[in-house]
Amino acid sequence: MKRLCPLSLAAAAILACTACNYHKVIERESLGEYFRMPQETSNVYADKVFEYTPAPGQFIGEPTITEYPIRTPEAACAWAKDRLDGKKFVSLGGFGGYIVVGFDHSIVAMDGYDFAVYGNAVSGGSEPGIVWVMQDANGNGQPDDVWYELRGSESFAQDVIRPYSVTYYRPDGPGQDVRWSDSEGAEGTIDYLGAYHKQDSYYPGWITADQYTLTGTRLKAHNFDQSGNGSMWINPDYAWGYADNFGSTYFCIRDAADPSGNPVELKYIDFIKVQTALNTKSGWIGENSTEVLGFEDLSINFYLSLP
Ligand SMILES: [Ca+2]
Ligand SMILES: [Ca+2]
Ligand SMILES: [Ca+2]
Repeated sequence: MKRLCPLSLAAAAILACTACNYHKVIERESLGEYFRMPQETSNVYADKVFEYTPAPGQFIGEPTITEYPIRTPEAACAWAKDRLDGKKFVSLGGFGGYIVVGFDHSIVAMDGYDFAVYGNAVSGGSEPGIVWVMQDANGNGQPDDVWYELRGSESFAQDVIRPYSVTYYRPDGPGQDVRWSDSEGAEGTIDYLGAYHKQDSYYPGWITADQYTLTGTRLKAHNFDQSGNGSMWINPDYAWGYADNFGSTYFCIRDAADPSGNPVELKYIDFIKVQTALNTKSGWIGENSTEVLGFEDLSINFYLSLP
């Protein structure tokens, strides 16, 4: 579904003024000392993976996509970076699993879609991930500042749980489900799907603790078995605003919101995080897990074309 960013209509109405609003030199001066100016030579794709901490899932440690055992967080980031460079999917596992990426320049908030997060969704096969953005406010090059959630179609619906946490427990041996408990008092499992994914464990091999907790925003799941006999699971598409959700690949920095849903004006961002938003599973298809295949700055060409 195509959609204008929140301020796009207003901006179009004052088109004569946008040229001055978006004057490159003035922008730079007003953006502060830590703004990293996009250049003709800038890489439009994310060039750094700061963190890759998936929840357990069928693609975690899968030997067909993970050619070598990953034993440290640094190796996990390097592996994820290689995958993204090759436009291959990186799975975030079940609820709360996430990846944090950065660019070699700041992404400027413009009058339209500012960046893309590529996924592998098909219609009826959506696995929404919440998209978060961060500005490097302290200028140290690290994503240690404030994350803002990008609003999506469900973000501030009554049935959203924010914050929501899931704790995952390392299985006792190979070939077992991964147990979880959540902040609402529920329990369940990420199922072992031995017919399809035969690695010993779906628990990330580089997490040394026997349990770990992931916290984020949980959307209500709407998956169902259309066949009634377990053969045809549907993971419905959400209207807009999520990664790995059919029809919503493009994002606006102006959708950034605080935890109460109030808009937050960020003139540019430096880091993007995507985090699996559902805690559910669909029979033999398994856990609902967001995949990402790449992150691209879409505003840079408009920015560079400014006078
Ligand atoms: Ca920082
Ligand atoms: Ca998935
Ligand atoms: Ca997917």
